[in-house]
Amino acid sequence: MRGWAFTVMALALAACAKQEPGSLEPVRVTITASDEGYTPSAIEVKAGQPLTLVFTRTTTSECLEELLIPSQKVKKALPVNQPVEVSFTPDKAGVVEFTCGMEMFRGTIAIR
Ligand SMILES: [Cu+2]
Repeated sequence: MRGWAFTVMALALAACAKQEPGSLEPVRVTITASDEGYTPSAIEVKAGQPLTLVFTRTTTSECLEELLIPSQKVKKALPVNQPVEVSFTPDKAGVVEFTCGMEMFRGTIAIR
């Protein structure tokens, strides 16, 4: 019974998100790409929430010179100390990964 109620609630929420795509506040997240990797490396947003990621590479290490977000078909160069913006609106729950060009460093965007 309990599980059923949760399912109904989840469906209701999903329906809401679909009906009002413009109702969620855009979110902007600043991410630093350093020798330690991405900071923060775990981000959480809601489906339908317009997202802008601002990446700044603060290391001259070539490892992080390229940014990949495969599921969004994003492939960008990150010049040292120059903020690079990537915007998209995740449309469904799940996890979007971003990595360096060699896939050594990675971060995740959890979409609820
Ligand atoms: Cu790398």
